[in-house]
Amino acid sequence: MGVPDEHIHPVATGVAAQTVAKHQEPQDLIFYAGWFCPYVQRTWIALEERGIPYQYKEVNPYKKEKHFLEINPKGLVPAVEYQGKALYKSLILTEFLEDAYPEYKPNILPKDPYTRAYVRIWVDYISKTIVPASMRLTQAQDPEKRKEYLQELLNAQRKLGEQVKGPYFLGEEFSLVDVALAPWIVRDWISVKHRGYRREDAGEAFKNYADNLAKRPSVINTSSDEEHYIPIYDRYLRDEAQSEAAKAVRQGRDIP
Ligand SMILES: N[C@@H](CCC(=O)N[C@@H](CS)C(=O)NCC(=O)O)C(=O)O
Repeated sequence: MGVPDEHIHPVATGVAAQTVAKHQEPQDLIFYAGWFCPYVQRTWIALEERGIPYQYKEVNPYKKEKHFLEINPKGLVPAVEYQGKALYKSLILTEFLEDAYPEYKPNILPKDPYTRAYVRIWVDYISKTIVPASMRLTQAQDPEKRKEYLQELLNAQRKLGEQVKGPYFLGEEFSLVDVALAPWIVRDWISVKHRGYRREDAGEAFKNYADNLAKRPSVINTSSDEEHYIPIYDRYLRDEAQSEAAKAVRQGRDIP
């Protein structure tokens, strides 16, 4: 997120710090994470949901350190090293974990082929519609643009809400759709505070769904104290963030 290093809290805090402390022992799977990153949180939620053994390593992806660039050439978190081999990209990692650790339950991709594909359609929707709309809203400086992007986000969330069976997207089963969205729900208080956003304006179904995601233990256990997110998001709110994602949004490109 392109914040000068001295303003980024170096490690996870609050409940997430306790989760980090439980995952320091060497394992087949090394999880390279930045505590503040919503993409990291996706993979982290999947690891926690399924009880997969992993070793947590904190990385500041803005430093682009040589060792980390050998793991992910773009220098983005999350990334993993599995039995000495590197992989990255949050959703690809969560799918990889399904394949590499099938015995760890519950799976977050349904077995039934139709439902599996249906889940992927809505995960794609979250990545291509909800996440960019949320970033545009956060970064927008012009009041008219803010109104437009707020409406865009609410419409996108309402449409997702219409598909939700409750309490989670597929019903009782917690799936990749929930994993893909939850980190942006955890952070929506920023838009509530600064952009006039309210969950209920995206409809009752979406609000109930978002409230349920926020209460899920794996989501809580991978979230740091709110105060430490503030310096990071302040840069986004002023549209000064220099992360690859922030630059892409500013230039109207797809988010990497
Ligand atoms: N599409 C990637 C995005 C990962 C990403 O953008 N991570 C951010 C932190 S939230 C990062 O490492 N940024 C460093 C940079 O932009 O230089 C994923 O799903 O993993």
